Amino acid sequence: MKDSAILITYDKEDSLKEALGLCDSAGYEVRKIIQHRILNKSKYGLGEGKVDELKEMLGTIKPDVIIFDEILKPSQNYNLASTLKMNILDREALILEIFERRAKSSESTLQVKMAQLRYEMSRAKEKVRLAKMGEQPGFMGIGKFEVDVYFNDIKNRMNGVKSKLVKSSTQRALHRQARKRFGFKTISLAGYTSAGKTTLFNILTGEEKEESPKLFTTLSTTTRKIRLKNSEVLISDTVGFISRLPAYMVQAFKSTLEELVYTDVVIVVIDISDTILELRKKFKSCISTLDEIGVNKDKMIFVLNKSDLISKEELSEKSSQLDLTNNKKWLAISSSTGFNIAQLKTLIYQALDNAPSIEKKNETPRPEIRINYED
Ligand SMILES: Nc1nc2c(ncn2[C@@H]2O[C@H](COP(=O)(O)OP(=O)(O)OP(=O)(O)O)[C@@H](O)[C@H]2O)c(=O)[nH]1
Ligand SMILES: [Mg+2]
Repeated sequence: MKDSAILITYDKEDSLKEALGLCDSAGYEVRKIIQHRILNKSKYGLGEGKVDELKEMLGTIKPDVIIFDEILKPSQNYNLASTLKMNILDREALILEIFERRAKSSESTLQVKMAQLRYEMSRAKEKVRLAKMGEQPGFMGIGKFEVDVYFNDIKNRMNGVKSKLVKSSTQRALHRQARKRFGFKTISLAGYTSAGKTTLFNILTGEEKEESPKLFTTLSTTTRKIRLKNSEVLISDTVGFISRLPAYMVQAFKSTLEELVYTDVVIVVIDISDTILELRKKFKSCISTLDEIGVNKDKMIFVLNKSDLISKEELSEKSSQLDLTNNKKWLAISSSTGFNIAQLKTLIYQALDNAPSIEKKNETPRPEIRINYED
């Protein structure tokens, strides 16, 4: 049976939709939704009156957890949890739970572990701070020596995970060198979670990787070889982005996302069936994440996916809203119906064309390599 939850989110339609998507992906059944304009009040995130209302509600609804769709400071989380006597999952913890459920490859498992340890460390520091102030008698009933042991334990576990991640990052660099040596050009798919990256990847490669309306379906990078006109290129599917994610979580997936820096063309997949509000928010979040990782704007191609779901008029209205109209490198497509996929291939080919090492059919055949990043 699913665990039940009370969801607290912003009073905006797009925030609600995303928050419900996150709850569903994490496996929670939402019994009650509470929406507020402000979720960052200093003591509890919520105002004190709202906390009292919530307390009363708990008696009848009896949820297993309270999901708070904003990043709470450790002190806010602690205050809320202790006054409500309930487990509080903030946006960070909720996304971590989804990541934990979804991580399949050894690298993504390590990346999630790293993010969890960072989260635990920030909470631990807060507990110790409170214990020192005498607000929380004893730190889990233990003294200074044990606190040090506890911190060191987290640190040691972090170091262990870190060194394994360094290994997989080195492995990636070696793979990249190999691709270069063999003259392969590379393309990567990037974009907000659920934009349709994997569906596009599947249609371009003939693969059957899992695609789903749930958020964060893909956590690890898969790379496949495809033929574009006379050339063979490598294409990678990547983890999706989301707004309001703390930097350390992006950091945890850095080695996976780093692929985007070295790739020749980045296809930014946009779900054009979203409302203007969602589109703007998600687009902004994608661009700033790509910027943060250090991806060069010149190598981005924008695809407006799911265009089968909207009318032509809506499409032109939305693309002008996104300010893409002066940018030649964008195209409306549908990964479900195959609309404009041939044109997309041409667009990608053109973007790759200037590149010197692209493999042409009439050249001496090169040995085949197949790189699988799954594990
Ligand atoms: N109607 C329509 N649905 C689409 C299209 N492309 C993808 N979808 C649907 O959108 C949902 C999300 O697709 P995915 O390919 O899993 O999205 P993703 O970007 O890989 O998502 P994450 O891996 O979670 O980041 C799925 O239910 C797809 O069937 C499209 O062109 N049209
Ligand atoms: Mg995917």
